[in-house]
Amino acid sequence: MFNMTDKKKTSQDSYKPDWVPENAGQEFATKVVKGKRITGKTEKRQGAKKLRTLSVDEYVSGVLKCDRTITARTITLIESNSQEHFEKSQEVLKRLLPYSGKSLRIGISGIPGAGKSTLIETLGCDLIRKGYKLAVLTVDPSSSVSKGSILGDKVRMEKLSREENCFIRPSPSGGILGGVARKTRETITVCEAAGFDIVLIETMGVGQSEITVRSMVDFFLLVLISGGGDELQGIKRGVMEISDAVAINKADGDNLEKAKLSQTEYSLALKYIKPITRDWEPKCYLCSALTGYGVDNLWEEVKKFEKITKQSGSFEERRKAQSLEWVFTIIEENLKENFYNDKAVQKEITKITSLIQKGEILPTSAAEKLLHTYYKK
Ligand SMILES: Nc1nc2c(ncn2[C@@H]2O[C@H](COP(=O)(O)OP(=O)(O)OP(=O)(O)O)[C@@H](O)[C@H]2O)c(=O)[nH]1
Ligand SMILES: [Mg+2]
Repeated sequence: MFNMTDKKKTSQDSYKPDWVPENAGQEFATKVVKGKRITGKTEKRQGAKKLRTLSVDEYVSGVLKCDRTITARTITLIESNSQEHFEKSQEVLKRLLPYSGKSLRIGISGIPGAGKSTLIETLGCDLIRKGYKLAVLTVDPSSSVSKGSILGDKVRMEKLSREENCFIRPSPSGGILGGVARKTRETITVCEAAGFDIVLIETMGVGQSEITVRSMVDFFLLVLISGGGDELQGIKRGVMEISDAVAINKADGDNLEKAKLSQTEYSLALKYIKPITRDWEPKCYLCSALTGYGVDNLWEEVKKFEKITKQSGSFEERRKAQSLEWVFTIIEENLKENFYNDKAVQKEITKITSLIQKGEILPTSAAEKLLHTYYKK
């Protein structure tokens, strides 16, 4: 089934799959292991070693050395919903925190299919050529809806995924211990400690995920296409208000003229929106992720943003505000979790639900009753 070349052969019984580039080193850990004929008796699988549990020290030193396997395993540890993993991951993060914070964090958002992943591929390859180390995270709040996208992203970011200085990681789905937001923030910390100097975060949803990503990045880019339809205006306006730049993508071929018209429209719309970042006026740019047109210019603007806001202090100001916001988010999540996991509260919720449905209690009184149940313990 696979084209096995001598180069890709790693041992008698296993070899690298054919999608691994010829000149690849150890960064591709996947191996194809020869099948075994089942003879009836249960046989011990060979070549399928269980991953050894790592100590906190091993996680920390692995990430600091930018060992890709350990960095990936650290993120998996963060994503885990088990209490034991949670405690270990917090220990690892505490040790990594002093090494984090040095990257430029960029959020890339926009309507589905606007070309975010393709833009990340084009821009990302340019950045790697310029000598940057790049981490790409994708945040998908409704992963059940777009399971296919993650698979698609691997294809869309094909060149980028082969770059040694690039690390691509799809986001986890939410869980009991804090959900996507906590995990993405902590993943940023790990990537920074591993030495990635640019972190790009692609968000695919509309609405809440943008607000969440905005609260963890320095620069927020909104990717749109010309003539997206009036029904999207509401969403776009809300997201435009939190953006530092708008890029009209797919400005190529027959679409170029339409894209120019959209640029004029959005430039005008941006003038009526209060800028989200002090000392920076958001503008609308044209680009084509496919041909590369305008991509370099977009990057120049991001650099300009970094320079201006660092000089004026608004960069650091936002980082500090974000840290504080993070503290309160953790508290809110914690309180919420404790409340809903409380056995007495759960019992009371069942009673209250039926009373509400019958219209026998006011929502305010219901809430008060539930809170009372929680606090009287
Ligand atoms: N003509 C043209 N097509 C593009 C451009 N950028 C992306 N596309 C195409 O648009 C389609 C969607 O691109 P993606 O990069 O997957 O878009 P996305 O915004 O990441 O999509 P989701 O993650 O699913 O929301 C693909 O078929 C791309 O080839 C561009 O600049 N010009
Ligand atoms: Mg995408």
